[in-house]
Amino acid sequence: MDVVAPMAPRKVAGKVARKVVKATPADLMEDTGTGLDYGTRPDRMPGYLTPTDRFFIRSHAPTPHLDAATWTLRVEGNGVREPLAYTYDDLWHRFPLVSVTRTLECAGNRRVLLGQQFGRTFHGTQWGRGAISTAEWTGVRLRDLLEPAGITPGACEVMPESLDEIRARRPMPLAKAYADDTLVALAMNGGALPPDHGFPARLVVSGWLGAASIKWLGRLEVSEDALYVPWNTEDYVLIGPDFPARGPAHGPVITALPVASLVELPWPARLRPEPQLVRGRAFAGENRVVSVRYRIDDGPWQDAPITSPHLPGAWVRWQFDWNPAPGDHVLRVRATDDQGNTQPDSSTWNELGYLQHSVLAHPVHVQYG
Ligand SMILES: Nc1nc2c(c(=O)[nH]1)N[C@H]1C(S)=C(S)[C@@H](COP(=O)(O)O)O[C@H]1N2
Ligand SMILES: [Mo]
Repeated sequence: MDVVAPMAPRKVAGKVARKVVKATPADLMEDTGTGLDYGTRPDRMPGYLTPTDRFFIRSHAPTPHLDAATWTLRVEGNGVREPLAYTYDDLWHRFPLVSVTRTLECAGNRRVLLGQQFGRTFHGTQWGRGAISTAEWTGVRLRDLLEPAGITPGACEVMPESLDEIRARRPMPLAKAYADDTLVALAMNGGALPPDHGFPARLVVSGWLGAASIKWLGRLEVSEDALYVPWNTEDYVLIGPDFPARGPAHGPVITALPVASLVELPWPARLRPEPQLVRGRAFAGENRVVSVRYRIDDGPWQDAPITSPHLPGAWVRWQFDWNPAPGDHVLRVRATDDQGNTQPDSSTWNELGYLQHSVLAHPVHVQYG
């Protein structure tokens, strides 16, 4: 498939059946054409949090309809002494509820832009810039659900498994499962989790690629052995000449996401030649974003002040004033995190088109009227 006008929402209505529940109006969400995957439009992000109605959706199979009254979450595997199962009611009432604000981003976000860098199309969902959103998640710490099962001294991995058609699985080390901000979420932005986002319960694995945050959770396997499943051997791994295979994995397994930034304007953008505020976001996975700089055309790099809290695992907002002259301009933004990582000038080629996070040349056309 050739990408001609990659950042414009693609008009595919009538071709592919929608397999999600919530409305995905074209003025709020980018339709990637799969019937399953809808991005948040970067120019339609009102506040710090992404409203639930426009939070991006990335699903490999249709949204399942699960009944909370009969649903259970099992904890089992050779890394527990006593396998057990929780009901929906248990999760709400037997454990401390915690709320965290965290960003989810798909490892394939900006895949179309990676394709532009290399003059090709990478297979996979044709994401522009919309596969990233932030919500306040409320639920139970994963470790609080694991401990009652009696974790063995040799346990090393925890693998959530879903109840949708694809039985999605993605293991993580025990230490990440035990982190304060690894949650089994029951609510999102103060409302019950909507069907498309994992009702009755989903994982939220802070700072990691979205695929770790398994939706429609049904089972947690605790293991004394390294676990290999499609999502850590052939998908969501970096494959290519720069990335040697590692045992059963075709390349390094993607975990925490790299620093990247986003301008809250359409691509290409059209502005009027008048003083205005340009806004955006930056996200650095498990790290904190500490600075954002921008450059117009060949001008100097300048500071774009951060205007929101700096939380690890959640994006920041930044802004700058601009009084653009009529004509065509290129806007570049470069974010840096607290570990000294900064957005590179180009991203690394990998077969599946993941982790585009380099500085983008955002086209801006300025004219009267
Ligand atoms: N069961 C299940 N969980 C899943 C997925 C899926 O297809 N099935 N997609 C994953 C991927 S690739 C991403 S990026 C996030 C997206 O979460 P969202 O749809 O709530 O934005 O969910 C993850 N969890
Ligand atoms: Mo994803």
